[in-house]
Amino acid sequence: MNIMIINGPNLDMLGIRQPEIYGHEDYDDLCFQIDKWAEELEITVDVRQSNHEGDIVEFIHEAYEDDFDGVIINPAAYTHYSYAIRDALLILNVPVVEVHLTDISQRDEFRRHSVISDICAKTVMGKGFAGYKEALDFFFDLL
Ligand code: CA2
Repeated sequence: MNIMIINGPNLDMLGIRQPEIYGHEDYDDLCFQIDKWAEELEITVDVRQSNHEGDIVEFIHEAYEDDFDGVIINPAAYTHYSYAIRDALLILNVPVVEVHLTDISQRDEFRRHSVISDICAKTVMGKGFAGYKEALDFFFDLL
């Protein structure tokens, strides 16, 4: 099973600022954890990050063209307003799991709405890095 994991803008800056919100671990720590969990579950992951909306759209196109079995996405701030990412996700005919490190329903007003939740098979929020494990478990359970 091949899963693409897509992380959006500023997630590459984890651990550098706002540790009270996002924790002290950095993006490399997140990638290391994801690789470890994926290996345990015997899932192949392709983990990507971009600060650019168009790159994320193209990652999703690649997931479609290369027949990935699913997508895990944390679109970061694009979650709240990117119809381009929403439209790209609608091209897929495999499950998409939305992950947020924080509980966006309890944060600033502008973060409370996700423009992709209604088209995702599952949304995990507020569980920190472990949210990605829960998303991988979702795909494992499909096997
Ligand atoms: O909770 C999440 O995972 C978010 O997707 C994270 C985004 C935020 O815009 C979303 O509303 C919720 C932010 C990603 C990382 O932002 C940083 C900001 C400062 C320092 C380090 C990371």
